[in-house]
Amino acid sequence: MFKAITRVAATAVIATGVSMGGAAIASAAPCPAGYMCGWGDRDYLTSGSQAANVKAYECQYDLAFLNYSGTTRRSQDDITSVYNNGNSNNGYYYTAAGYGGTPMLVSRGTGKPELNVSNSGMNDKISSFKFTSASNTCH
Ligand SMILES: [Ca+2]
Repeated sequence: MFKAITRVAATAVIATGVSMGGAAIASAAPCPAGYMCGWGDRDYLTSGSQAANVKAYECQYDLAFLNYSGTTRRSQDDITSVYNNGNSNNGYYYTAAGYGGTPMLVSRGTGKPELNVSNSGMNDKISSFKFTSASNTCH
């Protein structure tokens, strides 16, 4: 006697959990990862360009001779928006070179898109900036 046994192998399809969606879940930070940035105009732009910024991986001791990237526009006493996209530290922007004058805290992962509105005493006054992890003599 032949007994046919039909075995149905249920294939377990295991979802990997890898999601390809959500590419634009959060808007990208305007400043490269690990950097503090500054722009001459509001909304993280300099003359209409987000790439035209001044940035520091550790510090910028004196903006006196530093132009926004790719431009001939001087950054000293001109910055109107700032962003701290640092990896782990808060940062400060200062009204004088060498981290002097009035300090302004910008917490990691945050920015100030309109200093003329939020911190009018800092607008067009910034001359240096650095992360809290950098020394007071960082160049
Ligand atoms: Ca400005």
